[in-house]
Amino acid sequence: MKALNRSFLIILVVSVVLLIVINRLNAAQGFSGDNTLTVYNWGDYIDPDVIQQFEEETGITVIYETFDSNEAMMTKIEQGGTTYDIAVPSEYTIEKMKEEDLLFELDHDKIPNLQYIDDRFLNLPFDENNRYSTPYFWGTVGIIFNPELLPEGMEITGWHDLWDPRLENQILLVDGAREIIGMGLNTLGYSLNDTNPEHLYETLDQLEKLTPNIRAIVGDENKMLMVNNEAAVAVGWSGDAADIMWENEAMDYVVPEVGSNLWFDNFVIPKTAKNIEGAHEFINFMLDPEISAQNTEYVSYSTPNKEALKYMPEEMVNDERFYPDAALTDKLEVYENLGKENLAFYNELFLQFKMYRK
Ligand code: N2P
Repeated sequence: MKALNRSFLIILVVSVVLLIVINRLNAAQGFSGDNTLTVYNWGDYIDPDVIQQFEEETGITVIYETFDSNEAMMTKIEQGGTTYDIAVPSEYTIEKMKEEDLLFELDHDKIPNLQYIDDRFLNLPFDENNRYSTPYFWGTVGIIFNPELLPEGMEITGWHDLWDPRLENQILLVDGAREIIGMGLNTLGYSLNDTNPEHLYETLDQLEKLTPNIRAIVGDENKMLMVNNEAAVAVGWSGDAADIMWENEAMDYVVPEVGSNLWFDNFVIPKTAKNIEGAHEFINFMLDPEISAQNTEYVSYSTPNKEALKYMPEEMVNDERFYPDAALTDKLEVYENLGKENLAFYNELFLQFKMYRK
């Protein structure tokens, strides 16, 4: 009996030691849920140095993956089989993710740096009291253009200008269904949240008329193409415009006052998360004013962190094209969650438009 007890004890001790060793090894290689953090973000949307600083400060290894549209991101999370601890959806997608029970509630006690976010970006209708999300960047959709490449005497002030035949083969469009269908709707004087099929078919007709002017429908490469003078005009997001202008001061950006999109991108913790503690640490780290300032300078989008603005170059913060006042933002619309069927219809129309080009 005693001998049996002893062997049992030996087996127990050996197993415990083995478990500890395996755990340590896994942690060192980044396999343990506790020691890694999988972040799923838009492309070109974080300063790699900031990730490194987070890793050094916390000992957590970041696994980083990117997406190029809300729809692509949400589909991947819905399908399962992923272990994203952090994702960065825009407002209408947060509403959808909430509806589908894809998000964990945030523990605000673990995100004290939330205090640095400007009140006007908190408690927005898509997520009351920021139960599931905290602001990351915000911006607009508009027209980026290179005045030096525009035909003599041509000015760009609104969406209609894009249909000018003198812009043949000169326009890049961002590859986003909401952005481009929204632009078409706004051009015709409709809301970018319109779901009336007649208006949407009319929009498709209008967009098809733009075809001769379209050089390409692109993702993050629109910045490189504009900087390399491959096109005179691009429809895209404000931060890409800022980045392009950083490379070439002659470039300009206009948000058509007749209507455009105002958007907010936010951190969430999807239900796929394995490291909820680390996800809170990451969000809090990213909201630190100095980190946020550093990251904003790199990414060029507009930060909602009012304390961070103090650490940033004045010419950046005072540029009304990227920090527009309420007079402009009041005229813009935020995308609404249109529901599955309407979104599918938007996607289908956008696909038809892209196929018509070929
Ligand atoms: C950055 C993408 C910005 C996303 N490449 C706009 N919601």
